[in-house]
Amino acid sequence: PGATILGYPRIGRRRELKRAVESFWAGRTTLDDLEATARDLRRSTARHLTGLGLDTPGAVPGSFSFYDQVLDVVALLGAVPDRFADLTTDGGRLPLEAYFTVARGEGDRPPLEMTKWFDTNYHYLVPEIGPDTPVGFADDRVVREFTELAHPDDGGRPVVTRPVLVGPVTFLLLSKAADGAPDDFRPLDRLDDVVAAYAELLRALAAAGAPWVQLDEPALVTDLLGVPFDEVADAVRRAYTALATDLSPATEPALPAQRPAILVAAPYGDLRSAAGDGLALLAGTDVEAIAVDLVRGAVPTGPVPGLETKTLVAGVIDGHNVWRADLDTRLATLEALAAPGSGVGAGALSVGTSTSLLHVPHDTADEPRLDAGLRSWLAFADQKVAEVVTLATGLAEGRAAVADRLAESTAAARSRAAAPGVVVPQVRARTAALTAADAERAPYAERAAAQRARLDLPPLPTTTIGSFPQTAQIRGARAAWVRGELSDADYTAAMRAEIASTVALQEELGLDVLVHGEPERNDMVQYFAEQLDGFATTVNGWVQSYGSRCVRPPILWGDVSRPAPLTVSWTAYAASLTSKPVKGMLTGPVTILAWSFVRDDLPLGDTADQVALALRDEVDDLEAAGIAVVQVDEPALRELLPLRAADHADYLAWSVRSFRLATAGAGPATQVHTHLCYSEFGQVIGAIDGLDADVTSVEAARSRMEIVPELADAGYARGIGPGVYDIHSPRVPSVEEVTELVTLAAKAIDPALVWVNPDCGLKTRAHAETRQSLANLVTATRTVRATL
Ligand code: THG
Ligand code: ZN
Repeated sequence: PGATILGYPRIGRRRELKRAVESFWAGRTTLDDLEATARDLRRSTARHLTGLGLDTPGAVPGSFSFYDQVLDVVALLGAVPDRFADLTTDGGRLPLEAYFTVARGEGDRPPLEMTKWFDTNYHYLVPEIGPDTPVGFADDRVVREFTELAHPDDGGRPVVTRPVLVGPVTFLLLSKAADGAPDDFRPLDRLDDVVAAYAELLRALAAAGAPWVQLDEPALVTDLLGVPFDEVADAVRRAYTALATDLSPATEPALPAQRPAILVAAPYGDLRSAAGDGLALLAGTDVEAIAVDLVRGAVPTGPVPGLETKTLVAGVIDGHNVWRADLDTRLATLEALAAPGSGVGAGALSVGTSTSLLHVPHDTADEPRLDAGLRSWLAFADQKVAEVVTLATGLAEGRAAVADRLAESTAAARSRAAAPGVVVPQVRARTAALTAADAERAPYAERAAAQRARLDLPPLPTTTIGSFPQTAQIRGARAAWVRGELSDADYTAAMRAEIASTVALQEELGLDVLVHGEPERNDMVQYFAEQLDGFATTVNGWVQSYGSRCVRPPILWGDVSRPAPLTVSWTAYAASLTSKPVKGMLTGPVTILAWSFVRDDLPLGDTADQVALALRDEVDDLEAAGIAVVQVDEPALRELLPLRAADHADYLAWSVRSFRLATAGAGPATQVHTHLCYSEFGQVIGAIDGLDADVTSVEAARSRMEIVPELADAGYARGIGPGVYDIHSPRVPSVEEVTELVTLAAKAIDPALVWVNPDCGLKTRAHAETRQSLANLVTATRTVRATL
């Protein structure tokens, strides 16, 4: 195909799939209703994309999923962990209802673990593969979805799609060894079995008439999966020999096709790195096409053996961000690739996105409230499809054929560069004047003494991470206020009442450092973005985060500054109600960037400094209001870690520095906390120390405090609050189990450093279980205190 995209949002432009799936889970609709809604969504999406110009066979990706594309491969293979084996039917097939059970757990069967998909804000489910995990061609859903669109039964327009799957090597590299597997077992040991199942799927797709299939192998762009490049390369060669070489392709006219033509996609980064040359590796296989990310990755220069016989899908349109492309420069890149001597075969260049469009909202036309200027600089999924189609036309027919669209794109880029707010001289002057001293606080010993004197806390102080349950009543009040049905004064009164009852609850429970509970915050990033200059927020800009859950990332478009205090009035109100210290709660600069669409015209580190200075002013104002403890959360610190090890030092330097800039204005007697979660911390353990916070709370309950000795070994010697219970489930932890975990932590590090808190914020929990869990936390802490 001349133009294509690597994938398209699947939750639906009005979140139709989310609604359908959640009402099925709630028992309000049947499985047939859900299947029908999903089929309609696939059909309308495929026809919509054809209408946008992806009109050659195989150009429209078949990238639908009911929950997650990695879980889809688990279902394809029937590779479910033992604890779900009884849910599979004939030949290991996982019915849709059971598929959701594997995703969400049930009773005492925990779900598959969830973790971040490369360096995106999407979460996938981690397969558990052991030596005996069943692996076969268990489910032909992919084939049925292809056929249903190629031969629709509604009399409408057929669409010949290109089924998209996570490739076999990436699937296994993202899997973890099943419980009980021998120590030396690695999921990649099952490659031959997995590839055999994919081969059967390819045969079935060929029989159904599919001209193309896409296998995503982003494992090739990262060093972080713990397997050296040589082993990955060996696995890729073995897999694609079996799939591409040993099966005869649809493009071979003399033989009956045993498989579709294969496109291997390598999104999210650079295929070529110091670790090895993934492009040369793929070019050496017999697949028909390779999709490369030319937004993150370098454009190949010079011949790559084997590439001249393949189609190169040049991913020049950013699938991971929302900016309109400068089509003129992108077309120049494509023209250079198409020129003789580039190493790409004549006529074998295709235009694509760098990644799936899963990570961006559907359509800028759904954002009428966005400033018209800003809107003209943006491209959501549908605009990106149009960009790809325009570039393919320009490449095939010459620039004259698309001259007006090139001119529009150039004009938009010019207007963006010159627009007020994009470059604010005062903001630039302030970051330019920063010195190393701005990121330094007084020595820790001096701070610790000043804080001890001011706060007078007991040993093993207890606290929470910040948010308290967001009840339907709170959300209802906010929705009414946003709609203009509740006055500012009534809204403030409702939030203050909630704060007062949260403060009273914490006093009653006997917690030591209180919080105001954050009833006024919709989301820990959006709340700040709505108030800072340089950000815009959307109304319909939903992006799938995991399963049926979505977020609306703010758009960071200009230089960032703080027009007015952000949180001070709420925190100060809470502090006025109690004699105990109240902790002010802020979201850190790295997390604000990680969960927003960031600008592409300024280095991320510079943007981080701007956000950090806005937060630094907020810390100042909190201090001036008498707040003695301030927490700056960085749950996404690990998430933005670059996929290539060579880029880590630079990232950690600017991310740690921006956190320190945000917090280093605090005087020695102000206690700075931070909170980290959502990740294995191993790769950022040095950075945790580098943040120089007085107290760090971390997710730890599920790993039984493992992080505490790791931090102690790394020389960490400031306050540490390992979470003592998992807040992701409604289960109330017993006094005994909390006692045991607190005791474990106090043995692993100087007990004078240990704090006691839950794993994370309590926003998603209900009131009753929160009260009981915190009561048990306080009781357990008192028990351990008595033994110190
Ligand atoms: N905020 C933002 N990004 C995040 C998180 C966050 N990314 C990582 C992690 N936390 C993702 N977790 C969630 C948890 C819940 C929801 C989404 C992502 C969720 N969303 C609601 C839904 O889909 O129904 C909509 C929420 C809304 O109305 O804004 O429940 O905390 N930015
Ligand atoms: Zn957390």
